[in-house]
Amino acid sequence: MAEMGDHLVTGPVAEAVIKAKDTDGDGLMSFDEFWTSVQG
Ligand SMILES: [Ca+2]
Repeated sequence: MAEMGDHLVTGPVAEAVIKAKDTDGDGLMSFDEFWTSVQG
């Protein structure tokens, strides 16, 4: 799981990823939002 590559995601790509996971619309990806996306 150490090779997810999150550290390589920067700038607009990261913003798009965060927006895709930001279910409460606060512009930040909380652990809960991340975990929800991981669980599918
Ligand atoms: Ca959020």
